[in-house]
Amino acid sequence: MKTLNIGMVGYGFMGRTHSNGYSQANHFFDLEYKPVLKAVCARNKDKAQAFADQWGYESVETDWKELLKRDDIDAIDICTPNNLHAEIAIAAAEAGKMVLCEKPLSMDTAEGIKMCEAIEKAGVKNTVWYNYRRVPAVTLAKQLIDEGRLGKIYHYRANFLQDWTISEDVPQGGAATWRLDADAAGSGVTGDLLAHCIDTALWLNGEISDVSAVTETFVKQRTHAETGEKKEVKIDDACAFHCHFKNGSLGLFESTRYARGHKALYTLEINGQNASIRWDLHDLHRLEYFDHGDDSIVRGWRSVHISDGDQPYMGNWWVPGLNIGYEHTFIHQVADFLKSLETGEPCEPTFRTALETQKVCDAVLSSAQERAWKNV
Ligand code: 4PW
Repeated sequence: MKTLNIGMVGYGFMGRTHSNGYSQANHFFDLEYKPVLKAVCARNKDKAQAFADQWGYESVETDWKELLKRDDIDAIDICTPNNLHAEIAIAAAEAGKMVLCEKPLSMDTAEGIKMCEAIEKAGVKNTVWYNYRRVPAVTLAKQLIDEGRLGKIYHYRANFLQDWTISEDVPQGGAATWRLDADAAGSGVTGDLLAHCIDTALWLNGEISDVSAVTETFVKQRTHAETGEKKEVKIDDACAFHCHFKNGSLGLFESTRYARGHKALYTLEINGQNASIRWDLHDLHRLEYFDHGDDSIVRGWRSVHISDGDQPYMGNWWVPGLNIGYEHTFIHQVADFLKSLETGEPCEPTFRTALETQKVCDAVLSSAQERAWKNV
């Protein structure tokens, strides 16, 4: 079996999801390549070592530049805050390493373009971890749309709602709360949550031509976790936008971290001329499907339980009727990445594909700032 030696930078929540993906993929998928957890890199050596021990990484580095110098590393996995993605990805590409980058690709489009150029110049394999594409129900939605079952699409609706930043005591900056610090995250819910909705939307429904957005920052000042200083909050706490897709359909998107009661409610609905689709992350193995072509006396919303071997990815898991969950989306992405090494095909979304999401995010943020429609 061929090996793919992984060097991971960062070890937070995403470091765990990715490491689990690397550890599990070959147990369930038939693949020529097998990932080897060679090294994890983080500034705090003790914490990095504890992570390495827990997940089975062979070694530890405290400077990602050292990781890039190592001949025994084939691929760099970037699990850092967003402000480090570009520097690490560009240097990794220049060092001839494959790059797997956590979402969003970059702080903004300008940075994303430089990343794409570096990756393409080096000709290295790359992917961005927009994991919700690989929820089997969402992948099935893509299949149904591509088969033409929905017909002409009229509406695309998506929400991503959370409630974890309502308290004014939540700090900004630091290991656990960098997502509230614009210097580390670039933006708030737009880059963190709506980016997922946009990636899925572009995949399922094609390009977005223009957007009109509103954003709000509800808590204006927060203490910085590292310096203890009270600082202005520069991220968007909530964002809503509507848009036109190039296929003529209308889009409506909303995200917030102030929706009390919602922890990670990602929902989407697509209405076509012939059929509609609905999906909800809290019930991720179900795809709601309404087909106007059904016999009228039994026509209605079907709740399709995605667990059968005929449905995307499910042939690799258990037996029909048994569910899989959130962590499997990362296992699927690892499996697809390893497969792409065999076939030579890209592993979507590539950097270039993920740049399109970045462009929509930038248009959304500037539309909200200028209170004007913006072309993407
Ligand atoms: O990427 C997102 C994270 O930043 C995730 O999909 C969910 O929201 C879980 O945590 C945050």
